[in-house]
Amino acid sequence: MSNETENYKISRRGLLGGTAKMAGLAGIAGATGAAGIAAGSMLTPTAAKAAGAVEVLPGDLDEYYGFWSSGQAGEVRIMGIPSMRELMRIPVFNRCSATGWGLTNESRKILTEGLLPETKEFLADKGGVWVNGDLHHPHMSFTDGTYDGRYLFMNDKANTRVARIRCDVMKCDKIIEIPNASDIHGLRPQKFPRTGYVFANGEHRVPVPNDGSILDEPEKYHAIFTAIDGDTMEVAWQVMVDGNLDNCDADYQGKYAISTCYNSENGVTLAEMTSNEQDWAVIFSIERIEEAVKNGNYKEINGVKVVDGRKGSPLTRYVPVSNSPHGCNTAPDGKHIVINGKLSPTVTVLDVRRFEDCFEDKIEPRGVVVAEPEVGLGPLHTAFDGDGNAYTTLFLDSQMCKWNIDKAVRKFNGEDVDPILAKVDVHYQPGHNHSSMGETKDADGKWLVSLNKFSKDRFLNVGPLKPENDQLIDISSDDPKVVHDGPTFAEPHDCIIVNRALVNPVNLWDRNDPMFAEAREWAEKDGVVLEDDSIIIRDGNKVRVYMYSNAPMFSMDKFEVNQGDEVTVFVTNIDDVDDLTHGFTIANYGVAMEVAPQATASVTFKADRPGVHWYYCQWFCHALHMEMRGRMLVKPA
Ligand code: RUQ
Ligand code: CUA
Repeated sequence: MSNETENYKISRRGLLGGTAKMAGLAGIAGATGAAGIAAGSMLTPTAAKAAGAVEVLPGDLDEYYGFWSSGQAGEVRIMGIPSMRELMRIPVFNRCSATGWGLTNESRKILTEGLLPETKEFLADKGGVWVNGDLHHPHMSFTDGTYDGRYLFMNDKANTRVARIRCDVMKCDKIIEIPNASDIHGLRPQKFPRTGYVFANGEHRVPVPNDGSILDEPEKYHAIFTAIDGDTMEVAWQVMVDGNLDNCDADYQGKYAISTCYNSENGVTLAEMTSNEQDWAVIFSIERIEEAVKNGNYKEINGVKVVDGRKGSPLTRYVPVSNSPHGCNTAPDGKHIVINGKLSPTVTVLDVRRFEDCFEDKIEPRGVVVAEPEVGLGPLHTAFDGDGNAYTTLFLDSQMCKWNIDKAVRKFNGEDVDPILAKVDVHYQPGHNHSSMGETKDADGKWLVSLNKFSKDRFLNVGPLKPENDQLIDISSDDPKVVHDGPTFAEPHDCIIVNRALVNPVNLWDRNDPMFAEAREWAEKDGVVLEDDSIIIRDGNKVRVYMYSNAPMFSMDKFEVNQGDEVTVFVTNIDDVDDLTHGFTIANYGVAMEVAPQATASVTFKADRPGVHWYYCQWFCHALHMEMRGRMLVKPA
C-alpha cells in the first residue's frame, strides 16, 4: 500500500473524526460522498489468483447454497458459493414476468390469502395484489441450532409481511401480513429446539389503533415485536415495546430473542430520534411471554394476543447500548450476542448466561455486557467463524474488521490485549456480511460474503444506476482476502450460506403437491383428469379450459370462447424429465405462466378482446419449441 493511500486513510478518519455520532450522521447524510471511497488496496484479478483463489470450473458444483435477499426488488435469489454464480430467482413479494408470479391462480392465492381485510379492500381496485415489496432478511429454519433445509423465511419492510419458501420446490408457499405492526424489518427464526417461532420486528412506530385520529401524540405510537408460528404461518403472539425495533436474533437455548432498538426517545423527527446518548438492546423472555399469554395477561388487538413489554415490564429487559445500534448477531459459541454500534465505532457483546440473573433483577441490565471493542467507523453487522472470531462490516470505513471475542472480553476486564486481528478493504460501504454456516452452531469459517452497497468504479459503467458489489472473502487463513467481485441488482441486504448437504430440492413436482390443490379440486368437480384430458367446460359465462403439455405440443391446438367470458386455463405439464419446463403465454392478453415438469398451473382472465390470439410456450423446451403453440378464438359478443 502506498504512503499516499495511508495518508489518505488517516486524513479521512480525521475528517470524519470528531464524535462518533457526528461521523455517523455525516456518512448517512452525504452517502459518504467522495471521502468514503477510493482508499484501500484494490485487489487485481492477478492478485486474487496469487492469493490462492479457488475456481469452480464449468460443470463443477458449488459447495454451498447462498440465499440472497433483493431488497426493493422483492425476490430471493439462489447463488452458488464460492463461484458466486446466480442459480435461480424465487419471486416472493414482487411480480415475475417469467414465471407468472402474481398472475397465476396459484400465486395469487398465496399473495392474497394472508392479507388483512382492510388491505384487501385497499387493493380491490388496484389489481388485488401488492406489486412491490422490500425483502431484507432471508433465513432458513433450524433444528437443534443448525439449518434443517425445510423452509426459508423472509420479511417485507414495505408492506408489513412475512413470507415462507418451501426448500423442496424452492417456491414461496405462504405470505402473511402482520397486524398491529408497521414495516417488518428484522427477522430471525428460533434456533433451538427448532423453528418454532419466527421473530419479526415491527420497525416503525404507529398509533395503535391506527385510525387517522392521531398525528402528534408520539406517546400513543408503538412498535410491535411479533412471534409467528413457522409451521402454520399464523401469528402466535405480539409484544408492545418502547423505541423502534431494528434487527433481531435468537439464542441457542430457545429461551430468549434479542432486538436492537433505536429511538429510545420515542421521537418522530430525526433530531428527536438521535438526541439520547444511548439506545437499547431489548431482551425478550420467551418463557415469561408464553406464561403471560397463558394466564390471560394480554390485550386482544385485531385478533392477536398482545402483551405489554414496554420498559419496566417483567417480560423484557432494556440493555443500554450506544445510540442507534443496528445489527444483532448471535455467535455460534451459543454464549455471545453482538450488537453493532452503527453510529458508535464499537460493538457491544452480551453474554446470554447472564440473562437469567438480569430477569431476576440480580444484576442491572447493563450487567449482561461483557465486551465493547472498538472496531472502526460504522459497524453494521457481524458474522462468525467456528474459532471464536467475529467479522464486522464497517460501513463508513469500507472495511471488514476481524476480531476475537475472547480477547475483547479480556480487554473489557482490564487485560492489555488487542482484540482486532485484521482489517480488509471492501468496495464499498458494506451493510450485511455473512459467513458460511455462520449463524448456526456449525459455523465453518471458510467464506465470508460482504454485501457492499456501492460499486462505483469496480465495473463497466452502466449509467447513473449502478449495481451493488457482493464480494467473496476467503477467511480460511489468518490473512482474509477478497477473491471475487459479484455485481448484483438492487439490493441484496442480507444472505445466508448453507452447506449443500442440507438442501435437497426435488427435480419434478409431485402430482399431489398442495401448490395446485385447487386445480385438482376444480378438475374433480368437472370430472376431468388433469394429466389426460383436453376439454372445455362451460359454466354460464365461466369457461374452464383443461389441457396438458408434452414437448413440443399442447394437447389442444385451439379453443373457442365468447367475448366477456371469464376464462380459466389449466395446463398440466406431463413431461417427467428433469429441466423440461414449459410455459403458457397468450399473446396480447397479459397472460404468462411457468409450468415445470409434473406441475399444473392455472390462470384466470376476462376474454374481452375478440379475435384470434396465439398462445405459445415461452420456455425453450425442444427443437420444435417455436411450434409449440395454439389459437384461442374470442368470438365477438
Ligand atoms: S438491515 S444493512 Cu435491513 Cu438488515 Cu442492515
Ligand atoms: Cu414447451 Cu417451449
